[in-house]
Amino acid sequence: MFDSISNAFSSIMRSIAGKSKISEKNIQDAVEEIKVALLDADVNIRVVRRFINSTMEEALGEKVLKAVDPGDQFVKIVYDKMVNLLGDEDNQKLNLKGPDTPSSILMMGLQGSGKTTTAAKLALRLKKEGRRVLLVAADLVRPAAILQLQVLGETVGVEVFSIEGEKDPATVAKAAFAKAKKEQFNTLIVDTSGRMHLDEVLMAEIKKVRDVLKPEETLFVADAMTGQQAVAIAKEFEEQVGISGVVLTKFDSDTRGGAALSLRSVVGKPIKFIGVGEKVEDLEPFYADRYASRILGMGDIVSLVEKAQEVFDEEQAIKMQQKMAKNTFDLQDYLEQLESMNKMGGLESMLELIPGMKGQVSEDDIDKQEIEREKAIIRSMTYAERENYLILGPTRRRRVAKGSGTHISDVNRLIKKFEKSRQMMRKLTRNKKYQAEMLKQMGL
Ligand SMILES: Nc1nc2c(ncn2[C@@H]2O[C@H](COP(=O)(O)OP(=O)(O)OP(=O)(O)O)[C@@H](O)[C@H]2O)c(=O)[nH]1
Ligand SMILES: [Mg+2]
Repeated sequence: MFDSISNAFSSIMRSIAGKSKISEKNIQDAVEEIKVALLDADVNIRVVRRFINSTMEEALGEKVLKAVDPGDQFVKIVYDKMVNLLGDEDNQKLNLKGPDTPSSILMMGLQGSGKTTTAAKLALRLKKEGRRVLLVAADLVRPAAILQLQVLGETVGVEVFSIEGEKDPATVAKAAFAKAKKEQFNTLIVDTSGRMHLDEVLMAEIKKVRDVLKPEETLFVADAMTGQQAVAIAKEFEEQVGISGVVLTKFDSDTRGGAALSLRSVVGKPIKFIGVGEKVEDLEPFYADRYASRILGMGDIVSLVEKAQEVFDEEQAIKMQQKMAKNTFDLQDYLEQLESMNKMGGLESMLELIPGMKGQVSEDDIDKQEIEREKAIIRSMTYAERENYLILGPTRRRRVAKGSGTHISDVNRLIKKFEKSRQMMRKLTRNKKYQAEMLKQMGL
């Protein structure tokens, strides 16, 4: 995937990376080549123009030309623009309600784009996350559609709801929702019919289903191979029905990248998932940074520049480790850790610093909202409490919850979690192998 654009970008980036002196002309040439590469990849022309203009503007600024490593700085700028173009981290996750009320996910898109397959893939994914999923067969146009969903439902072990002989998808949706409420399903994934082209009947049908369900997520499923055409159709669906996110399927085929690179800019909606194969497991969250590095082929340089820009203080990390070892790590330390995380590029890299944690935590496990909540909670505590959480009785916990705009259960959860991680740290620090590794890391 992204092979040709990646080849083009890698060669442009290689020609400029590492250069200790670059001229305006070098930058202009590189930007011109970037433009050609993007247009070749079938990226929307307006998106291309915006991309190169802003790259140019930033790259010609003092910061790059006068930097010690202008070539690398330039690569970093292009990378950042690319991440921006591809992603929207804040909206990337599905916005579903809590487990006690049913949420609906409406799948829509043109014929053959992968709606039914993606519905099943998503069902499997959410089921693994512990949700009670009901697949809903609301494609009543194609004769074999219900059967296809039933077969897929069987494969992923998720019940499929259908009504034999029914012609109105909205009726099916309504009945499915009622069943979900009655039988405590908390996630409905609704498969709908596709057409070859956009038509009014299809739109009217989907709007009716939307009005019945008021879905939490309305996912537009597009075949990544269709490039810019997918963008035009997405725009239409957004205007008529409203979409909350995009799933790009068939990413495993060599897509040129046009759809992925244009969609967010033009439609303003994030790509939430990509389909990477025909099997039910072949669905991945879309990570903008990962694809940006893949396109640029410059992962190493980007992380080098990032490291140099980091405000992160290595001494602080060592201090933390010593505290962990001595078991004097308190909530204030934890807060400082959470605060430095943003500067450092995520919890993942922070945890990587702890020996034995490398590769144990993935971005998937990290809940940004939770982190913000935890920070607010600790900030509402007094310093004495941060040093020794044991003095936090029920009344103070309630006050802390109020002060941080959270619930007492959030406060309790944070303390429990902190307690547990301290225990884990203590256990770890008693382990001989760990001790050796930590001393080595501390340079002792
Ligand atoms: N390689 C690959 N094939 C996919 C992917 N997603 C779907 N497909 C294939 O694309 C074809 C169409 O998929 P469907 O899920 O039936 O598409 P649909 O949008 O439901 O089609 P209609 O219901 O006819 O509108 C099937 O052969 C799928 O196996 C993917 O991510 N990668
Ligand atoms: Mg289908």
